[in-house]
Amino acid sequence: MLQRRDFIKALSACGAAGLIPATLPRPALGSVRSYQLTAGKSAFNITGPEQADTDMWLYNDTCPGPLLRLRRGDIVRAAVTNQLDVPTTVHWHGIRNINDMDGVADLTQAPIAPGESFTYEFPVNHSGTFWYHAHTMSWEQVARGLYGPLIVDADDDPVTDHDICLMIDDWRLDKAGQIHQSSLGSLHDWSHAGRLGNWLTVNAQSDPAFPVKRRARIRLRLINAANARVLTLRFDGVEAQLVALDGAPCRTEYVTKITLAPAQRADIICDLVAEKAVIRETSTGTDYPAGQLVATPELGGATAPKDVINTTRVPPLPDLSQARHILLHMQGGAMGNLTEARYDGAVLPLRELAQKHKKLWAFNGQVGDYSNIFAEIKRGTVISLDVVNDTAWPHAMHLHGHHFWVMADDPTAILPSGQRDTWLMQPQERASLVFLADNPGLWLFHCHMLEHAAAGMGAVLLID
Ligand SMILES: [Cu+2]
Repeated sequence: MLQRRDFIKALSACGAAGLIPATLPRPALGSVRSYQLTAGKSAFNITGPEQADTDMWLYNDTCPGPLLRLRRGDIVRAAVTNQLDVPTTVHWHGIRNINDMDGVADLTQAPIAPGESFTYEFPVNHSGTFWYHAHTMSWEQVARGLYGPLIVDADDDPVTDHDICLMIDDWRLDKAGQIHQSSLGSLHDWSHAGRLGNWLTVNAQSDPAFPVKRRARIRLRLINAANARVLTLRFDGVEAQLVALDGAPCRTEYVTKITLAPAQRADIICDLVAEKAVIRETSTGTDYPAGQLVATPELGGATAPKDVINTTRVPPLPDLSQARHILLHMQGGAMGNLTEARYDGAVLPLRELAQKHKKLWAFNGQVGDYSNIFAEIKRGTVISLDVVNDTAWPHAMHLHGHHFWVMADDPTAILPSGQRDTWLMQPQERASLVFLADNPGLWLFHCHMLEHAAAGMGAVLLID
């Protein structure tokens, strides 16, 4: 038995914030996987062992929320109980879900009232890295900690020595290390870049160290859980092959860094080529330590073969000759060109929209709201959402219920080789998001800078 004192010694020998089991447990084969998730108020330490706990809203009192790990073909049965004072729902981000189970309050379900429960039940038919998060006032509920990872394994996953999920967030904390309250809902954030934080965590820790076998092959699953921060992660000490984006396979390529917009994921197969690998977050021009993979001889030797990964599961682009094009002109925000927009049946000047209704963004002159169907689509149609970001801000555009291919007019644009569920669009960028509308229901297309979504940057697509 390891004594507590020895354990503390082992921790400090590690030299960083904590020691985490490097290999996630894999479930045995099965079909229905039952989970209990309770959304509630909780205190949790995200600022380090010398600091006080932070008051948060969490699933099952843990940050991130519990890992839900399944096999492709399983059925999730998640009973969600709301112990908050406000309504909530859970969205299963990236899952090509049954519409009723998509978790968008007031669109696909009634919100779960305080004290009430709702059971989500749906199959997972695609393997990869996904996540779940609150989808009721998500700009506040996600900022307070209501999210967790969801991983779907498959028999044809590459063999690795370790499988590590890194859920990255930038919290906005006050001087006492508490969630910065007075800026929640700030009109400035909603009209600019969204709520950017000042405290970076990976799995709720600062620069966690993961012990791994020497020369190990590690699958890293990176999830950006921030409200609005676009992360750039650089990897030193590993040879890294990117194998999936947003839970969908992509053509394998060697990478040394990766950019992840809010809600995006990347799966990377890393071969350790030094005593330790260092991951840094570099988006602001300053390097922040984000995590380390530390070769630990006691764990024994690595056994996973160091093959070049051949991705064979990238689905081909659908036939575009019959595609229906839907133009989506994004306007609004600070330093933008939106002067007026339709909201709640009336055309209102931007000043009134902002001051009276806290609405700042529009698609095709319409402020997003769930009572307004942006497009009705016949099931089975190939859709090209031709999106123009005519604003001064980047936006992370997320489509519910489907993955899409990304195409652009710009021949120099670097486009993903596989499908995505969230695409970062730079100011003045145009992109066509192409998908087969094969999943019936009311699906949201919105910015995942959560403050932008709250301020009108969303549209409902009806597929039937
Ligand atoms: Cu946005």
